[in-house]
Order: sequence, then structure tokens, then C-alpha cells
Amino acid sequence: NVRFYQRDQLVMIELNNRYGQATVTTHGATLLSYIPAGGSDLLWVSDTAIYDGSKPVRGGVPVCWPWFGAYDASKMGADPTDAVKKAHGFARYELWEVESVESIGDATQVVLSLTPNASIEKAWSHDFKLSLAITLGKQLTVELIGENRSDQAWYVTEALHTYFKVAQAPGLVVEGLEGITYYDKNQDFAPFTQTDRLKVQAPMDCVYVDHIGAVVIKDQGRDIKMDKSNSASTIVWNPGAEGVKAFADMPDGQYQHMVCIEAGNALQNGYELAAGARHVMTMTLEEVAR
Ligand code: TA6
Repeated sequence: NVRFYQRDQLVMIELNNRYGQATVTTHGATLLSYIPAGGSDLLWVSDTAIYDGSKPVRGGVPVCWPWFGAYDASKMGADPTDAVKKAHGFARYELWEVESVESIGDATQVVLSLTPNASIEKAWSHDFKLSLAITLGKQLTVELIGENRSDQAWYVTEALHTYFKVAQAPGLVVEGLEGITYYDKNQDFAPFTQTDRLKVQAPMDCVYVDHIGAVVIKDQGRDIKMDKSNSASTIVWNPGAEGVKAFADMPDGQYQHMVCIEAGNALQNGYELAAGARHVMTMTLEEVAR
């Protein structure tokens, strides 16, 4: 119930069992598809996504680590390397190793890992191990495990940058963020409070902080639940009709059918990872009955 195949330059790993199907590529450890048995894909991938390894595949669940968004030298320190700091960290640009593929009861799990290499060392000077464990069971569980293998603490921000496939993004209702403070990137990160259920705007680009619970996406004909642990931020992004034009790997109209709702630790929810310490952030996805 595990199949390896090639798509253009990328290696794909497809898990299949009684609970459905999940596909991940070793490039960036990006999960690209999750289809619960009898259902349809929860994840969106762009029709014009690039599979040649030159950039992250646009869609699925890119891994943003060890920083989310732009590199913040005030928090993370002036790194001795002077290379350009890629947006959302380096992990999603790298080729990961397949560490294990196994059955756990009736679930199927694949674990991918990343350790320093020549290209990472140009962008970040610390020793680490980053792992992503994807478990296809009754729910889909994604664990992002960061380990500090250096002799000093460093600061981490991160996200599982999940692109959900939805019938209609503008106006889409998302429950679970009521009462939460968010910072709006489209308004210079000004703070606001989410008073009611969220109705997704296109465009929107907001980081909800100190939010530890689940969200439920009220898609047409189905509810999608995203739960998480050790994640204190939830990020919601849609580029909108104008913004989408800046993305060469996203056809203009498709912003209407995707929304990023991300489990993360961003802005003030970043944390120090002590020398020798390990941090596990978990996200679970499932379709729930109405
Ligand atoms: O998570 C939201 C965000 O940071 C947006 O600001 C937007 O730029 C998006 O991610 C996509 O980023 P990317 O680097 O993948 O083009």
C-alpha cells in the first residue's frame, strides 16, 4: 500500500489504505494530496505548479521552517552566512530523505527528514534535524519535529502552510477563530480581533496569534476540520483577484478555489529551541459529518 513514482523531476510517495490516499513528494517534504476514502481531495495544488525541483510545488502543505515569512534578524540573530534568506525558510526548497515507511496498526506512515547540506549551510549556520511524519489513519496526521543539534539555543518560527481546496473561497465560513487577535499583513500588520465567525476575504493575509484550538472550514457539501497541537498561530491567506497575478505558478481564476489555513508558530508565538531540545508541532486533517 505504498507506491513510489516519478513526476517530472520529483519523487512522489503515495500511501493507500482503507482510510484513503495521501501523496507526498521528497522535494520539500510537501504533502500534495489527501483523499479520505469515498471523498475528494482536501488539498489544493495549482494547475500550473512546477515539478522540476527549481521551486516548491505551489499547493499542498509546504513546510515553512526555521522561519515563517521573511527572515527576522532581530529575533533570529544576524546569521554569519550572508546568503539571501529565502521566504518561509529553506526546508521547502530542499530534497528530504525517506527515513521510514511502515504500517502502524491499520494506519500507514512515512517519515521524511532533513539535515544540513552544502546549500543549507550557505543560508543557516546551525546544526539541526527536521523530520516530517505523515500518518494516514482515520485522520491524516502531520507532525513536524525540529531538533536542535547545536550547542546553542536558536529561535524558530514555522508553519504547515496548508492549501485547502474549496468550492468558493470568497465568503467561505471558518469556525474556531472567534475572539482571537490577528495581525493583518495587508494593513502593515495592524492588530484586530475576530469578533464573529470568519468569512474569508479575497484578498486576506492574517496571522491569528495565541490560537490553540481547531478550526472547521464550512466548504460546500462538507466540513473540514483542522486540529493542531504545539501550534499557537493560525494563518489565513488568499491572494485575491489582483494579488494572484503576481504568482507565475497560479492561474488567475484559481484563487477562488483555494484558501491557506496554516498551523504555525509565527510572530510572537515563535520560540527558543534550546541546545539538544526537540519541538513537535502536529496538525490533523479530517472531513467531519455535518
Ligand atoms: O502564509 C501567507 C504567506 O506568507 C503570504 O504572505 C503569501 O506570500 C504566501 O504565504 C505565499 O508565499 P510564497 O513564498 O509561497 O509565495
